[in-house]
Amino acid sequence: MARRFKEHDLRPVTELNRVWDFGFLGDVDPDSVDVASLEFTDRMAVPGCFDATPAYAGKRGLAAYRTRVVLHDDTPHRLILNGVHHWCRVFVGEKRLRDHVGGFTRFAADIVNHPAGETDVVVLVDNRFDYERCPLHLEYFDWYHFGGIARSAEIHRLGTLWIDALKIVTEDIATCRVSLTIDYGAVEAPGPTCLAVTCDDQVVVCETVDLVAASGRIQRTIELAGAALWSPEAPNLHMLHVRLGEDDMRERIGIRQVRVAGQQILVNDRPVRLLGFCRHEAHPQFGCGLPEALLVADVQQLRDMGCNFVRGSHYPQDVRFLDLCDEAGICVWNEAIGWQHEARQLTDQHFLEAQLAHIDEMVAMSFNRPSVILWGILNESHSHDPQCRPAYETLLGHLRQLDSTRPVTYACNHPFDDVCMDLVDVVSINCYAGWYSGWYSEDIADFPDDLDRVIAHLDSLGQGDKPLILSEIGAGAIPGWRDWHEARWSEQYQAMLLDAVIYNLFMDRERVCGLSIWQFCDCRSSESVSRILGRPRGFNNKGVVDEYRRPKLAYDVVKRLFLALTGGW
Ligand code: ADA
Repeated sequence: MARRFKEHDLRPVTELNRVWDFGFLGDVDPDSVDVASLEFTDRMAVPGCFDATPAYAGKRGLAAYRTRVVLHDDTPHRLILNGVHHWCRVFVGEKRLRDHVGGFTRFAADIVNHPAGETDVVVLVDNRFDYERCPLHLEYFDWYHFGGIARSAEIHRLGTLWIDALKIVTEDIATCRVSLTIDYGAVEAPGPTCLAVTCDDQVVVCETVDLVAASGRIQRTIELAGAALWSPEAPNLHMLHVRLGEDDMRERIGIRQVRVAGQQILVNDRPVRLLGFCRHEAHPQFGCGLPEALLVADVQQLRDMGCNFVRGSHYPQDVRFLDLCDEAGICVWNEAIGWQHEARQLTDQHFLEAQLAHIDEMVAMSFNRPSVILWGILNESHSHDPQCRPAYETLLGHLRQLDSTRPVTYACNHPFDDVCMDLVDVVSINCYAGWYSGWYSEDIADFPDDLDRVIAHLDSLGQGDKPLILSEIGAGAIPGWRDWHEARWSEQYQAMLLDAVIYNLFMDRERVCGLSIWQFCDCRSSESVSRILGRPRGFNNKGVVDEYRRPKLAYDVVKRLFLALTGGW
């Protein structure tokens, strides 16, 4: 994967980010496909979204990707795909390896007992909506579900002993003590094996470990005395390199702890005020398969506006983007996929099992990223319906089990009848005062009263001692639309609304510890008729930059106010 650092020195890794053979099969049942008789009549870039290219724009169906790989020998190899949308089936040669459900997360397909030499990797990719096969992507969501091998791909030669994962936790910031968990696999029990760990090229572990099983876990605690901590203001990073036998893995870490204390979120025991945006991974020419150049540009604009916070809405963020946030000191709310789910999904075991597997992958792929300070689930789902509470208990409980080091939350748009708020560490409210009608006022002038009502209600529930994030608020603005009336859909109206929101939210109150404006950039919405009729151009136009990242009037308003609040970087 195109990371900001080389993940392996010893392990042979071949990136598969190139143009693959491609064929669009259309409305075909994947179970009816004979891989040997597939015709690849076209070509497609990986990473990328086939339906973000002119020839396949708007098309939904089964597609086939193929590329040639070399298997070094007959030891295990691992194909790693960092995001395929939004269902796929992976083959090596004609051998089916696995299916995968849902985009936005990294997964592996292991190749074992396969003869050395050249062979084909074939991936059947489906961007159709099919609840039985893939309950995570649903047509009514307010974003376009692009299809393809949207994030990077690579193949690893694992050899006879390999590191499966590294997990690093900051245990104590005063002594810079971190715990290191190494999960390994092997063809057979390796026996006595060299374990060497360096941090910033300084040896911190060097020993022989007796690995008596073909898979297992090694745990060590190391003190990195004097190492600089990670914080939004000073995002210091350190390079950890682990060698186990003839394999190795590198991970870049930030020594930091995040916790909630009363109404504040603390990073290294210091309150942090989160100012930023909800951000979709979307672009007209790349779909949700964004090139690094765009990721860099997005971080530049976020920093330019004085942001120290991004809510990855509404799915796990690309690890390449998280790498850049690690370096820029941008805190991230990383969120499992979800959008206004009701009881029919939240009481369906099929849906919940897909969510749990998706959450496993989200945590595994981003656990070591210091920029991720908060996990989220189930955006604007029915947390006000008692039938749905067990789903919140299951998913939030699973998140806490996977990661006890980060607070958890969900964005709620029914604060006055929510029945799950006791389950989260941080209360997050979506409020569209001044835009929609709902529990909030249609006139933005009444926004402060709306907020005070929510805060009073939280207090009455006994939830007033938790941090409160305004996780969505905003207004649509058609790019370039300047209107004498300054009415809704004009850039002037959006600028006025955000000015009022930011001023009333932060200038004279401490109660709200974070704001993620909806949204950073315009993005294509769902093609469903019920959705698109409320979305001029077929886009969600609430970005402060348009889909090509061209600033609207509101950009400078947010920049002026955020920089005034933070005193600049
Ligand atoms: C909701 C939802 C967002 C977006 C927004 C809007 O808050 O969470 O994804 O759809 O509304 O633009 O209406």
